[in-house]
Amino acid sequence: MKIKKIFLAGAISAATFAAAQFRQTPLPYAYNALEGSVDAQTMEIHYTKHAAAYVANLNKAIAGTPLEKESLEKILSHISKESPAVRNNAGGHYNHELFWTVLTPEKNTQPSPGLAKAINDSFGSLDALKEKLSKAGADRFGSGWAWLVVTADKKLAVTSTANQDNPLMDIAEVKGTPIFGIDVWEHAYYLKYQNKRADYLAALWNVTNWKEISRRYGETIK
Ligand code: MN3
Repeated sequence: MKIKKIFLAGAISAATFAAAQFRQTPLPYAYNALEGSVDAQTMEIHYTKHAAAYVANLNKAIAGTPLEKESLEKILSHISKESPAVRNNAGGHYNHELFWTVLTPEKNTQPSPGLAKAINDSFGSLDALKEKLSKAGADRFGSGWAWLVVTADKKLAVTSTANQDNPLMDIAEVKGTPIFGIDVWEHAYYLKYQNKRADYLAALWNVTNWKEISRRYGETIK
C-alpha cells in the first residue's frame, strides 16, 4: 500500500514525510489466530520483524529515486534493472502482503465455482493442485516461495521462485499474477516444525483462504 505524500502549507516540512513510502497493511487476524498450523510466536516475529524489515529496507533503497513514484507492481515489472536491495525488498514486501491475506482462521473456505472449474481443468482436482503446490514448496532448495499464478493467457500455473523473487518480476521463469503464495523460508516455520517443511506445508491447507484466492482470481481474469 502506498501513502500519498501530504504537504501542509508550510506547517510541516517536506522532510517529515520523506520516509515511509510503502507500509505494512495491518495483519487481518491475531498472531495466535492460525495456531495449529502457524504458531503465534512465529506469526508475530514474521510480521513484526521479517516483513517489517522488507518494507523499511525497500523505503530506504528507493528514497530519492524515481521509484518512489511507482507502484510496487510497476517496480517488480522492471526489477532486472534495479539493485539487489530493491529486488529483495520490493519482492519481500509484495510477497508478505499477499501471504497474510491468503491465510485465514475461517474454517473450510472453498474455491468459487469459477476458480474450482479452472482448477479442475488445469490440474484435475483441488487435491491434485494442493499436491503440486506442496511439492513446489518442498522442492524449492533453500529459501523461496511456491505460487499459484494466472498467466497472461488466463490459465492457472504452479511455479516456485528463490529468495524474495516472484512471478510479477521480469526475471521470473514463469510469469503471471500470483493469487496464492506459500512462504517456504525457514523463518516461516522453523520454531514449530524445525526441519520438517513438508509438515508445515501440509498444515497450511487448514488455514488457506480460498475466499481471498477466489477473489484475486476473479480480479485477474476480468
Ligand atoms: Mn517470510
